[in-house]
Amino acid sequence: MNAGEVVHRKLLDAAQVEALRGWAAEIEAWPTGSHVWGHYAEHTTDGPRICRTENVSVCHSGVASLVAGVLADCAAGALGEPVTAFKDKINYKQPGGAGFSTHQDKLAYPGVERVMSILVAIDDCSLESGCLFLAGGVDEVLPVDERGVVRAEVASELDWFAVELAAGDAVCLDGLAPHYSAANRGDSPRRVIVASYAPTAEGYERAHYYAQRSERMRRDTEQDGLFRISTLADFDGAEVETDVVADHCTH
Ligand SMILES: O=C(O)CCC(=O)C(=O)O
Repeated sequence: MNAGEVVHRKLLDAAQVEALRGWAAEIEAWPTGSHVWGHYAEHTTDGPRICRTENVSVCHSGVASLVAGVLADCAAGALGEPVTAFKDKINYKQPGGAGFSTHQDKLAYPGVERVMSILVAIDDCSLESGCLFLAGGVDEVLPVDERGVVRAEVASELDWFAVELAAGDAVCLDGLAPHYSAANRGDSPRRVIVASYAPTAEGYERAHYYAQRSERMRRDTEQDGLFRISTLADFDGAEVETDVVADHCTH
């Protein structure tokens, strides 16, 4: 596998990128604790900054139209069958924002069989701003450590390539494709939207995934006392603990 096989250049045109940038700014400004699915911040040298918003499409019609439209078409093309969108998120990776340790998405989504995630660059993703690195040739679940990330000695043997993207480009991430990204060393945000799809025939639905996600995160936090922004502890940043007081979104 190489970048040419998994990257779709200009999946979004300039007008779509412009609209998505506006939506991402709008969503980032949602008040802390106002989004029940998770609107998370991390500590950076500039203070706490939003690092991820989870399940965005449920509350934003513009993002929902992308997730159900061009991104779904891309996932269906990659999987070769009709797909169901069960998850989406925006990762903001602000200047100084942290990256993600090596993981495989299949392990992060409880009970899913096959999964294809489409990551679309909202801003340019360069080596400096913390683009994704992908390893090809993996068709099995790899051994993980206690964080759920691929064991360092296994990851270091994989065949890695960088996936630099211009805004509007997309990368198709198979659930078994190991990937990681580094911190943003640049001076502007490196935002991406990531939507995840299962073959429709699997019957893996959004409500099921988000219920499993909350249950797993609640259980793990009860056991280790750590606040987390995902089922795997793959985020390398220092998370800011937030409480959602309501059982419905208030933004
Ligand atoms: O945004 C990134 O750099 C990593 C995306 C990813 O792998 C994730 O959110 O799990």
